[in-house]
Amino acid sequence: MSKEQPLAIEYDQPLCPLSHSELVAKLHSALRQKRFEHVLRVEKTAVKLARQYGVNVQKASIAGLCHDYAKQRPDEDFVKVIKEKGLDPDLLNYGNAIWHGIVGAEMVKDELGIDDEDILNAIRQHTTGAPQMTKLAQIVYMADYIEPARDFAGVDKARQLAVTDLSAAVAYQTKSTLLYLLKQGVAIYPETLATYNAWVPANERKIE
Ligand code: DGI
Ligand code: FE
Ligand code: FE
Repeated sequence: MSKEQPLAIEYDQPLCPLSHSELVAKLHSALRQKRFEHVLRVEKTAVKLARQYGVNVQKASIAGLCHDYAKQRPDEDFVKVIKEKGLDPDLLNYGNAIWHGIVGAEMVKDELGIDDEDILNAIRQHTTGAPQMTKLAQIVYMADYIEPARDFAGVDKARQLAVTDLSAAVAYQTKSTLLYLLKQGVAIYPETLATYNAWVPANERKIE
């Protein structure tokens, strides 16, 4: 029994071949309980932001639910898709953290039958961001970062920015994440740097 209750929403647009409850059931079987509850919270947060910013609520719901669909797949599944679909071979130098969005979107398309490119791009971009992001992609990127169970220094600032200035919120997350990754000493995926250069204004690049 999940302590996080799914949102009540009806899909009446040609975006997803499944009903909302059927899609939730797919996520439930693809993910362990904690991760499943995270995607339910990301969906709710994304839907709220979509209502505020006049973005298609059904797309926000589907992208929120599916953003981490592939998070718990074995590495071999991703490697197979990268090779079969001829995705950028540089992806092979990274791991699940980068693959589950960019490559995971292909699994969402092929396994769940979701082929709306706005939704797929929001899933592709949810970890690294991208220089050009639609409002939907910005919302999913933020919702993943600020969902109610997130608890880290700066999350309240990110929550506040998300409801007052969406692009400032994207910039805030992008800068904070890059700093965190540098401190962790991990490889920075080129798209993460491209997002930083595109979204973080020159006068906000100094590290205090
Ligand atoms: O899947 P979630 O945990 O909900 O969140 P996420 O998809 O935003 O992030 C997954 C992980 O990816 C997180 O630990 C940070 C990491 N990450 C983000 N950008 C980069 C990265 N890891 C590497 N190595 N390089 C990046 O550029
Ligand atoms: Fe993720
Ligand atoms: Fe997530």
